[in-house]
Amino acid sequence: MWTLYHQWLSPFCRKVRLFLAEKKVDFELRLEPVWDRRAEFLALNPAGEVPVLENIDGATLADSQAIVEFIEEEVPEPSLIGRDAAERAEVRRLVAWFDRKFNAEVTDNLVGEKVVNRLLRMGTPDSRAIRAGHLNVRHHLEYVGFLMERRTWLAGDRLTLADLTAAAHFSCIDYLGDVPWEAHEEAKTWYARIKSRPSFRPLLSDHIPGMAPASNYADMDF
Ligand SMILES: N[C@@H](CCC(=O)N[C@@H](CS)C(=O)NCC(=O)O)C(=O)O
Repeated sequence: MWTLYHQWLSPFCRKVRLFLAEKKVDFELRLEPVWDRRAEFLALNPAGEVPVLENIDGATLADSQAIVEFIEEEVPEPSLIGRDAAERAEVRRLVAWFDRKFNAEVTDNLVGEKVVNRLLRMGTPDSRAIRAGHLNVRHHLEYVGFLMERRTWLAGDRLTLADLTAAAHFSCIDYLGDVPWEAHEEAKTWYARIKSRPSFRPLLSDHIPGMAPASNYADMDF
């Protein structure tokens, strides 16, 4: 049995939650107050970041990409990181797109300002950052639409880690009600398909104390 140290609106934790669920690997969640810098947690991951995945036998894994690559090797089916070198390269390109580019252009600006700022009582959110996040998310929705006009799933003809990573990031922004789905039909159709998967259901029941999700967050018909 595995324990996943996480935070509710961390896209990196959500990526691992979706990946483990698709692989049918059992795990329990443990909320880690990363900002407390607990000594026991720093001993597990000196970077002080979630996600961390810990096994009952004491094995510890940190960093979302290191975790999913480890699980892919241990539990090869269903294959989620590509069956050959070319597929793997495309999956990893898109994972990097969302984990780096989307994270810097959208997640940091919206989750960072609206949620982390509030939890840590860091003062008034930066309205310029929030405006930039709202503007940038549209470009990413367009890119998802561009891919969906050419492919069945983001990286090709099968669901992969690219879809799970993208959905993990969009779901954090969707919790805040900040994804303009109605103006991006192709991206919306892709997200509806991911949203209806059993692996996604636990994310839709997430409810951060004191911060309710946007009204359509858990709706299949959004
Ligand atoms: N590259 C890491 C990034 C993880 C990360 O940035 N985690 C954030 C939450 S989204 C965190 O734990 N931040 C706490 C801190 O930096 O103090 C991964 O993929 O796991």
